[in-house]
Amino acid sequence: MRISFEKSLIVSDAHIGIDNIGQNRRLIKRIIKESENFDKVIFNGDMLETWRFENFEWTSEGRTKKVKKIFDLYPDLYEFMKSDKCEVIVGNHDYVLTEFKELDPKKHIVLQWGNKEVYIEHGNNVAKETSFETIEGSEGFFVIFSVWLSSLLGVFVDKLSFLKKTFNKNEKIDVDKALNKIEYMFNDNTKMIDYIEELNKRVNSNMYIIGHTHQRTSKYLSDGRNLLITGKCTQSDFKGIELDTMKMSIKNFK
Ligand SMILES: [Mn+2]
Repeated sequence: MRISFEKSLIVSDAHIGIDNIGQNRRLIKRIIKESENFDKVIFNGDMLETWRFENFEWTSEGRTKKVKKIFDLYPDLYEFMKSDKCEVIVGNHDYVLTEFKELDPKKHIVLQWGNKEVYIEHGNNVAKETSFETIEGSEGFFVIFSVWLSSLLGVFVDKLSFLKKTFNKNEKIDVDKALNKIEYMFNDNTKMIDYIEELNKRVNSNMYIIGHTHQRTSKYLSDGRNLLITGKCTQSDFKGIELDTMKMSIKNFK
């Protein structure tokens, strides 16, 4: 899906579940308050945690029940996610949100940012064990296949509209210098970078914004395009990525 707006905040991997309720409520309040300064807030996957509590439920009913529990605990989060202010991209820990049609959940977004394109997805398809196909199981094969097919068609439609507009896809995006100085703290993002290199061949956007690894970093792909991994939107050190008109920076909310 292609969307266009001026100023957005991208957050991922908060893993809001039924534990740490007080902390979660504070984080949700912060996000909602901060959203007043943005056109859009993009939840880039795993903002909800549906795996960590109770027994893992493979049935659609069981997983849906878990999300309903979370929304019962944080009704303001549900209202926010339902609003036009929020774009919801699913991750592996909140994939079941695809069943909550009122939230208009997506597997990826192509964001038109000035004269450039930014491709945003959670990034869990990097590994087989966390890919959407595995989460769905074999029963969901045809669903996944048709989603895959429609996303291919979506990319095709995007390409057509690309021809009408005059994007310069080889133009680099200026990122805040601070983003390039971020060091890896734990294991590296090598696998993710390989995955995005492959994605870049198909998608051909100016920039990729990915979550999932919980490690914030900024990289150039082999053809010089930007890859930004948003890191974890934690409780005590809440960070998101701010996309302002032609400027990108990390937003640190204290
Ligand atoms: Mn994830």
